[in-house]
Amino acid sequence: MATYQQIFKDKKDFEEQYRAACQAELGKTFEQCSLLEQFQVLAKLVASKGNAQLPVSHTTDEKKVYYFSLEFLIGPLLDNYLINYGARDLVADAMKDMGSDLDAVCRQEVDPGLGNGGLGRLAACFLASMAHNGIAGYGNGMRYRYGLFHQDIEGGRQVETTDNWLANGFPWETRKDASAVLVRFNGHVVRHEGADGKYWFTEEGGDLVRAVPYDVPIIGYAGKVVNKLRLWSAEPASEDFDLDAFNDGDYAKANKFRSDVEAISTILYPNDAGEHGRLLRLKQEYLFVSAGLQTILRTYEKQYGPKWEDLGKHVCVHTNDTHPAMCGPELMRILVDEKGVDFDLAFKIAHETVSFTNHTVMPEALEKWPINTFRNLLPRLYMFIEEIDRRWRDGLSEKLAEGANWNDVLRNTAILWDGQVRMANLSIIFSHSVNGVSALHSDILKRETFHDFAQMEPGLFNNKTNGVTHRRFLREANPSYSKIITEAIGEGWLNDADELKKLEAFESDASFLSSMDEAKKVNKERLAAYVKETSGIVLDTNMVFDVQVKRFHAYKRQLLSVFKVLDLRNRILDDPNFEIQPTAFIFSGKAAQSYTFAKEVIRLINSLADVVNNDFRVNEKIRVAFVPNFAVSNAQYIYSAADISEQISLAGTEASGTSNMKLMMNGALTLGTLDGSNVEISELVGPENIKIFGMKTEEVEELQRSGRYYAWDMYNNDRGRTGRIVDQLTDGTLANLSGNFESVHDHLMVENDPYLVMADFHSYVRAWEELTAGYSDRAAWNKSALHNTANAGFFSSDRTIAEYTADIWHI
Ligand code: 26V
Repeated sequence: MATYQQIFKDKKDFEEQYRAACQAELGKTFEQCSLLEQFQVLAKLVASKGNAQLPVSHTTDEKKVYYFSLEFLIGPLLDNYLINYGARDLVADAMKDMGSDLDAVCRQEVDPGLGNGGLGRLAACFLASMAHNGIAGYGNGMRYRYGLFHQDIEGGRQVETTDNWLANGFPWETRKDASAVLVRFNGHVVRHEGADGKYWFTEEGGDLVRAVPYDVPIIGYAGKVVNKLRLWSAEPASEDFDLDAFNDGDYAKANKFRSDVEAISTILYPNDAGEHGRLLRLKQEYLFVSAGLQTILRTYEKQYGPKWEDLGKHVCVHTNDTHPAMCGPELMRILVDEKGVDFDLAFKIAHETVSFTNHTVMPEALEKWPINTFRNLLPRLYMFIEEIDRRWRDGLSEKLAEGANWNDVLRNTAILWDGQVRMANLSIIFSHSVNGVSALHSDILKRETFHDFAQMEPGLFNNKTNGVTHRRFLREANPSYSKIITEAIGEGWLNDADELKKLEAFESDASFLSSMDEAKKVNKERLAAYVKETSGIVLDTNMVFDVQVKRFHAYKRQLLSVFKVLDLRNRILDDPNFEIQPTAFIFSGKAAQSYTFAKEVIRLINSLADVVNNDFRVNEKIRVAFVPNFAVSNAQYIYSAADISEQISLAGTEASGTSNMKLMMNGALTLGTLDGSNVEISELVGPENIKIFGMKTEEVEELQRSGRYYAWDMYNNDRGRTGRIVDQLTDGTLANLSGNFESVHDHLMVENDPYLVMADFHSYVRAWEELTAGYSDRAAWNKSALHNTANAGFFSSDRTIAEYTADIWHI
């Protein structure tokens, strides 16, 4: 038994505190509170427990980690925090006695969409694991007024609406006016010279923005350590209200300054749409970087005085992707201009303090800003970047690896190139550690993406395979399975995910294996009810639940799944005796507003659902559902109900993936390519417990290099299956809901199938048939599923954070 930090002595104590809180917060009795109010008061009560522990969680001289990320996809917190405090059962019981229902109260909570997908959720898992591992790790990010859009489906199409997540307030946050800082944009640089000939610069004029922090407590497991996530909001620094304009009746003009400033923290950008070069995005990046660093240095100076040369011994600034790439130069700017540190020392300090994680190898995803835009917005910061770039070029010939070509290396590694500031190179040059997020991805970074940097300084690069918090994605998401796990091996696995390994002893335990069926059934019922409510589609819980849930992206190949389902449909229609394991194909995920192709694939899936589900000739064997508005909360329903986890990106394209980990942890068997961390899953569970298909990274690279892939050959050489499916995209087969799919057809046949869907198609369908054939022997299937869970310990973010702590942050 873990010893939990006890927040309520017993039910009576809880009830007293809760009733008092209802009065204090809302001036109401508990009975007068709506479910939403019950939630708000309870969340505030739990938050206050966390906040009270915050100041005593760490000794003052502990090394601190600041995790800079433009995204933190934290998910609902109440259920999670009650579990972490070991108080969930007590509270649920007490609420029942009081005539309420904790589950219903938890469902009132918003799911803040402050991230796009895997990258943002990873940041949230890392906060949870930093608190669990006991390190002083703090999140630094943006408090967007509107999160990622809400997705509705109309006529099969994705329709986006605003995510007004703050409509009912956010009980977990505390606004800290006293900690607000000023951030300057569009100023000009003034050169000063002293009598001794020494010179220095200041930045003046422009627009001052007030960055106001909102803190959210991050309550670790067992309530032992509480850290915080600090989210910044932009406000005008002065009440620069245009009274003349107001008096003239031009209210928009009168308020313009305020609204221009507030725009900075209004909306989250889609990180995966390739929408670079937007000025507002650059402002967001600088705002949270500058505000975060100003605060860090203020805290540091209070504690250690102006011993700036020791900063890297006490502080780590970790940058999540290139979005916080300005951390290095901004740290230098503050040290040089405001603290009087010399340029070379300032660079050394920045370099010792900053580290960087890359999250994609897609070339379109590499952030770049036009130099002119950058220099106008941040003239003084730009001077530091220009000078570091100049020194980099200067020193290049000395650093050059054997046989490397100076021109090539310069072209690939310079920060400033072709009129642009290249943020990845900026991040690398300012960091003492650069890591990828899976073994394969980190290899590709060294071998391809950042090859020249790696040649010059191999020791700079390392791998940190992603992980996910198993307390949320197994314990909380899957209460029925967690219960039998704990009954079998005790609750130590919550604290140490490696203890899941003990489950291997139950792999031949018939009664355990059959209890897995019951646990899964409960989750399937829960998901089926949710799917019915949100999409109207009826799922048969006796079917295999085959799940692909993630952002929609061409490289992730949801289109390959569509090919498979259409192929099965065609074959069932051709031969009514064609036997397959009855399967429900469940999809969920959002496409960026501007990503037309991805949105068409969503429409395609919904059209396929319409065709398949309404055809009695096939709907006993296959069914298709698209779950709208994929988010942390409904993801938890989906992961726990899945039998099969589809991880089918083109080899070499998915940096890691994390839904693969969440699903295997819940006992789903992976059907996947050797891509991202599927490779590591496969090594850990062994070939009998995963189904791998398709081309390998080297084969993909070879095929692409050769230029010998012809989509039309794929079509012509297999008219009966591949060609038929391609035709069905435009021949009316799928047009009933909202028309044909010409652009998807052209993606394949005109753009020559860039992600090689047709090349992997046969291998994929064969693998699926072989895998599902095993489902009828349920004991064998569950044995394999259990083996996946038993080997999921490695994919706990507790392990990932332990590696960052030891190898990068040196704590
Ligand atoms: C961005 C873009 C933008 C332009 C079009 C192509 C493209 C492709 C991918 C991206 C992703 C940006 C960064 C990101 O979200 N990476 C995700 O990070 C996860 C956590 O490390 C990882 O599991 C996912 O594999 C990775 O895609």
